[in-house]
Amino acid sequence: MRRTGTILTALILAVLTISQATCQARDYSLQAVKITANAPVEITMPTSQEVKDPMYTTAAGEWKKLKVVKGKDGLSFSLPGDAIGSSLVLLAKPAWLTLPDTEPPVIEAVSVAGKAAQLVEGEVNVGHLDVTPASIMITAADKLNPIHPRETKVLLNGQLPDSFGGALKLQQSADGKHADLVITPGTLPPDKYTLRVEVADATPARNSTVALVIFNTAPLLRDGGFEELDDDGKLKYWSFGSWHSSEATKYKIELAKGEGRTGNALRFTGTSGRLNMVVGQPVDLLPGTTYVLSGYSKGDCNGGYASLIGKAVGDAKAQYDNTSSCRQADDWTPFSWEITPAENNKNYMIYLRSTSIGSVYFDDVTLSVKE
Ligand SMILES: [Ca+2]
Ligand SMILES: [Ca+2]
Repeated sequence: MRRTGTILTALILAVLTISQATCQARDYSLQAVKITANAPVEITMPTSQEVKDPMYTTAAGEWKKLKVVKGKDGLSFSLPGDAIGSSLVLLAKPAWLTLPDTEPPVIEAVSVAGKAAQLVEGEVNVGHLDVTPASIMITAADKLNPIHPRETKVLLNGQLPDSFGGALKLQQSADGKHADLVITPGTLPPDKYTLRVEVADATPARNSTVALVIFNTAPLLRDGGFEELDDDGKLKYWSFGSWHSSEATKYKIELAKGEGRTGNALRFTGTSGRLNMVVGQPVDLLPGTTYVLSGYSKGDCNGGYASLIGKAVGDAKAQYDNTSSCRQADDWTPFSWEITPAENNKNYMIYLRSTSIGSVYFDDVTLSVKE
């Protein structure tokens, strides 16, 4: 190679890097060389270099045929003027590679624990699950090129599945253009999980697509018994508030320690003024599914009830549903309210609340899918 030492070094380094990144399982290896040059450059290689259908990318990213000539010093080529800047050179185009290809693979199907799930804009949230799904299967296809096994990557909450004792298995069709990815998540503590799957084709550009599969194995409602406190002695999962207070508003929202049906309870005490006491937490609900919010209440007024509030998606209306009220009772009395998150809503919140003068207690509150 005649030009300059720096170009020679850059060229060799690039060849090495890409060769090492080739796949062991299937031979979708490429010797693509990235050349960055601001002026016309002629590159000469030993005659032992394999050359077959050589191609290069223009600065605009278009693949074109490259002319390689045999001279007395070896094989050589000059990058044409439209490649000035940055160009990818492929000296030996493998038979399996189809160019140009700017399209990433398409995710054709997703199933979670054997149930089909629909991706919308690259994302599917299957909501609450009682147990970690035994497997998550993703079917991907690329129109023109094989899917690259080594460039197909899976992360669960940002970590490799094997860090949870899980695994990824990839099965490809004979031409490599179809792939089934089977992810076994392993042993996961109850929590909300996002599985990020990136599938790339085996072109030099590694066109890739990303799908997110979200599931939640944490209880639908956290700490409905009001027992889990943080280091400051505050409830871990619930937030307290008062809406639309007036100057005369006087109220108390407290953790009634040892006054629960079991352990602690939640107590609202309304004294005066405009009262709208709320204690809420975010809940991962699926639109259109009916849930049952049940628990126990008591108090010297009828003011206790619950609300389901959902944020609107797009032009949809935000959801704001109130349950009926629990009755005044000296002893713990069960309540059970059905709630249905509306379509085209997200970021649901459940609020236990009171708008009355007097006291209302809640304890042992649970949320479950209606059987
Ligand atoms: Ca493609
Ligand atoms: Ca309790």
